[in-house]
Amino acid sequence: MKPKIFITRKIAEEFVKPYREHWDVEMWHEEGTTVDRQVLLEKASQADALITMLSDAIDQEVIDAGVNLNVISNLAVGYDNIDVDYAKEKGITVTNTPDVLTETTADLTFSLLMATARRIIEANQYVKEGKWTNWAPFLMAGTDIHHKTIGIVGMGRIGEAIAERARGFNMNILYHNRSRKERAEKEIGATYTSFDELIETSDYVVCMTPLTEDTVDMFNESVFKRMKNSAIFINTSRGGVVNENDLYTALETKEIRAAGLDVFQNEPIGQDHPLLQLENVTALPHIGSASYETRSTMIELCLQNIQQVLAGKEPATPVL
Ligand code: 8YV
Repeated sequence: MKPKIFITRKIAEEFVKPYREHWDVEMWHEEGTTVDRQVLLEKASQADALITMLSDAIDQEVIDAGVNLNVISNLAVGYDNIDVDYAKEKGITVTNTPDVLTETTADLTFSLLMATARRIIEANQYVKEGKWTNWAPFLMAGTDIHHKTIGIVGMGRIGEAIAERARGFNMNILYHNRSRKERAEKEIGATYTSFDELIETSDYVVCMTPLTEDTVDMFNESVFKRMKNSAIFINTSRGGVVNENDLYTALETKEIRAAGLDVFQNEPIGQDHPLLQLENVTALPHIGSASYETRSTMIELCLQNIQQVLAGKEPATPVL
């Protein structure tokens, strides 16, 4: 009998075709929608391997249902959607997709920073809506990026790649991380600071920290209050790291200038989400790693990880 693989989204057949000879591959059938929870539980109960996405809660119920599961292959570097400890207790390997998305996510983070600072989305809308009938010195004026201070909270692989981009823009680079990063300091020129100093002195505060018990609501009322009134907050890591009510208040009362957000607490969000009502918010639908090249490589890596585990080998990128 061929091993059964279930993929929780519809992905292009070309990715799975090479594997079909040896595996029985099924996937969620509807393009652009999230797998139905009941279907996920049913498929997990038959599967040897799952390919999962961030909005799938792979909790104890799914893991318990997966009586034959050997591997959960997450199409993301983050794995806060999976109860990894419980999976390990049950002898299930969890894998993720680090490294391959680093540069792409850094590109998006920097694009969002620039779009927010220079009001690019708003300006595009202004032109498209036919509002550009005159010219004024401060029409759609934004704020400078070059020679400003960027503070990166969470100096992992993506944080470093963002710092490299910031260096190209002649920015002063601060970072805060659990441990000091020699390469970031020596080769990129980033300066390590305390979290407090970083939020108080940065013009751009970039959140790049994973969501863990320790980082939930890390950006809250007291943090936003201590930021400069001219500060711009960028988040491309996880929505749960931010207290969204507090961010809303900080933006509405102009305690901070603006925010660029690729991630939210409960994704996907609808157009009635409070943060979307604010002019000084630039919002994206969690597209940090969404380039054709990178998403393709991520899918291939997910499949390879499964192949390795099913062959009794160590996968390329296990969650340790
Ligand atoms: C995911 C992400 O790939 O890698 C991560 O942690 O947030 C994204 O790149 C995407 O959300 C699909 O799971």
